[in-house]
Amino acid sequence: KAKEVIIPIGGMTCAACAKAVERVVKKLDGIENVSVNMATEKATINYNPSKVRLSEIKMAIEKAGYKALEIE
Ligand code: 9UX
Repeated sequence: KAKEVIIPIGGMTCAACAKAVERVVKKLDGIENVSVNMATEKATINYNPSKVRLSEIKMAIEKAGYKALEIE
């Protein structure tokens, strides 16, 4: 069963950054949809928790050079 999470992202300074975050997250197995909103600086991610962990998603974002912040 798919889950939805909204992760605040730090360090995005241009629109291409948002696309870069989408690209790295989409690459992971078990990701159903990713949408990064540049204005709100949040990534809305739909994923299959039996295939990918939230910690892995956050790690991929960090490895790409952005900050995956605390989910409020
Ligand atoms: Mo824009 Mo973001 O030139 O890492 S892609 S700042």
